[in-house]
Amino acid sequence: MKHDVVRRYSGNPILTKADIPYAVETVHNAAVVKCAGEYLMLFRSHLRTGRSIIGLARSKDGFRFVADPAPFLTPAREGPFAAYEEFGVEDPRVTEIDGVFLITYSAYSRNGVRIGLARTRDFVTVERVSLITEADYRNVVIFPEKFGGLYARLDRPHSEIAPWSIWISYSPDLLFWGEAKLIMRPEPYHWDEMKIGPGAPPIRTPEGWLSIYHGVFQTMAGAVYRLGVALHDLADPAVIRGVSDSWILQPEDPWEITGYVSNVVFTCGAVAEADGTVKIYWGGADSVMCVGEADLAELTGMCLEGGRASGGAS
Ligand code: BMA
Repeated sequence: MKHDVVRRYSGNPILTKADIPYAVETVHNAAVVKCAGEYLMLFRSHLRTGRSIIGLARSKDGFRFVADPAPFLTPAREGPFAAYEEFGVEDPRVTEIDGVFLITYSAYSRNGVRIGLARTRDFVTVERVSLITEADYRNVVIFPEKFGGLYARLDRPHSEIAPWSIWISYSPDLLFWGEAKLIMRPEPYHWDEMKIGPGAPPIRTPEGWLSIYHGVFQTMAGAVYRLGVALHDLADPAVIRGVSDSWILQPEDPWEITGYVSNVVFTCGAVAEADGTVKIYWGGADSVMCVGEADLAELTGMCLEGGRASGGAS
């Protein structure tokens, strides 16, 4: 019998447009964090214009979520963010650090896609901090700890020359980022050969920082988005200790195979539990939200045993 690394929840999909009390066409690519014993989900929704907003849903158990009556973050209409959010806000990630929840999201406009940084303490009020990239970047995840006094993040710049790879950079204040370095490339003729991007903010494990990322393979029938895992050194996250050669999740359920964009599983969040399991959340076919559970030790083991020795960056 087949062993599933990620055990899909039997109640998937856990959140769909039918569950949202305002008009949306999709519910997907959500960040999830625990705050005061509650699971908070920031999800992306397409409106009927084709542009996206971000909503909030809450859960006691991490499986059954109830959406708030109104959206959480919609495109800024005035101020310095407005010119960069006119086409929508997408794919949020959340990291808790020093009691503050940092939210990174893709800001789309005629000027390209940049990453916005917002922060909240209570998920009631939210404050935009800064646009922390130029165009064209996506998939910014911030580590939940500092390194040598610096914040660290992974991101995925878009380049016509280099393959779409994962980079790291650092900041003293979350505003100014530097020391950027490419640390992981797509692997030729593997499931993640076309492009890769950070998914959930990295999770601390005894073996290293576990990064759940997405990888894309181009087929004659279009792109397939899958999830994989990489392990970064605990003290120096620019060092990749290993990358699993196999994916951990691919589109298999009907709502992952068919939808707004077919054949997509895409993660923006995962919650590590005290019992050594991790709840991984993913958007199915850019349409619905799903969850599954995995064992952290198995995921780190896949990176270290029989995995690729590095991210192929050196
Ligand atoms: C990526 C992003 C994601 C999306 C994925 C599949 O480029 O736009 O938001 O889930 O494509 O459509």
